[in-house]
Amino acid sequence: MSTTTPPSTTRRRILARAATAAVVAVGLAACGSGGGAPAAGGAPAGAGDKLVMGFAQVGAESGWRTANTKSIQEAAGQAGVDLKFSDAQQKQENQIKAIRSYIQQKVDVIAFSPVVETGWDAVLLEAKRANIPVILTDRAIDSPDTSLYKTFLGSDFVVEGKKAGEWLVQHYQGKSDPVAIVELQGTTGAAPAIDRKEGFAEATKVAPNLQVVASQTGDFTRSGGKQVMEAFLKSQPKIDVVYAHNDDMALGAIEAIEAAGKVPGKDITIISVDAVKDGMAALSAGKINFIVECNPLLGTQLMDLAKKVRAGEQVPQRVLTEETTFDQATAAKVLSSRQY
Ligand code: GYE
Repeated sequence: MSTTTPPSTTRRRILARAATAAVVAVGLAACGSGGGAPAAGGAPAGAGDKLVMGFAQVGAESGWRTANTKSIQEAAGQAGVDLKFSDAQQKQENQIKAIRSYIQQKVDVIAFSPVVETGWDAVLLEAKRANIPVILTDRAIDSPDTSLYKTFLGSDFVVEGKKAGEWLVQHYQGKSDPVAIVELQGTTGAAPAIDRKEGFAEATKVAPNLQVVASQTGDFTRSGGKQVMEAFLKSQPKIDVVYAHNDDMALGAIEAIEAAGKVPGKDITIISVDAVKDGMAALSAGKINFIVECNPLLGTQLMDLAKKVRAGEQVPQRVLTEETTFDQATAAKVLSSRQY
């Protein structure tokens, strides 16, 4: 059957297109709180009948993840949701175990952020057979069976990669000298790593002098970014640009660059994704050159969706978050008001 399955990115694009009509883009300011009155036929989600949600988190690998976890825990408290939370330490087997235990506990809704894209069908089928709705949050899965989950709430990572690439094309406009880029990839097999790579490659192919000379995973962690960058600095004769799939790896790379006696943001141009506070501080200090925002504050929207799903209401198949980009000047202006 896998031979008839289209490649993951193609399939997800088809899915994204099919879902366009149902897409709801929600900005930060637009997040309502609580809400979710039960529809006719649904279980009443009021006092004495708290919605129980099992949430299988990826881990605590980055500033983004910490902000995401906090948002989910706080929103659950505000929405009166009984949250069962587990941290999988970036291991798929741990997430699968957590989901199985939520099924056994007969929670009302299971939500999770899949660490990698593939390998979920069996456990999600178990949830489906137990009549427990599943919500994907932050990261997508790669499965042709879209009946395994009710909705997917999160960012468009291909667009994020494109924004990073477009900025770089602009940055080197009018110059034809070779530009050597090293890429720090996120967790191997994770949707944001696959898609951010793809979007960046697509946007930069208009400028053939922009060349990715080395690309390796730093697992979305600061230490991973540092280690991989140390190796790149030793193995590569010339590095002009670092493209990091998240701020934490960029911050690790900055440490490696400084230790090698080079000036981050000047000798080497740095681009990353997330816009967490530490990343924004490095951007406004001139050590990073450009950051594409990825919004981790998904908690309120997740609780709203969970209440609707439990009440049997229709929800859009895809809920997108709205995001922006920051250069050094704009980062300096918003830094003090950054929430995460
Ligand atoms: O960019 C990274 C985190 O899935 C969007 O995971 C998330 C990514 C985020 O570890 O920092």
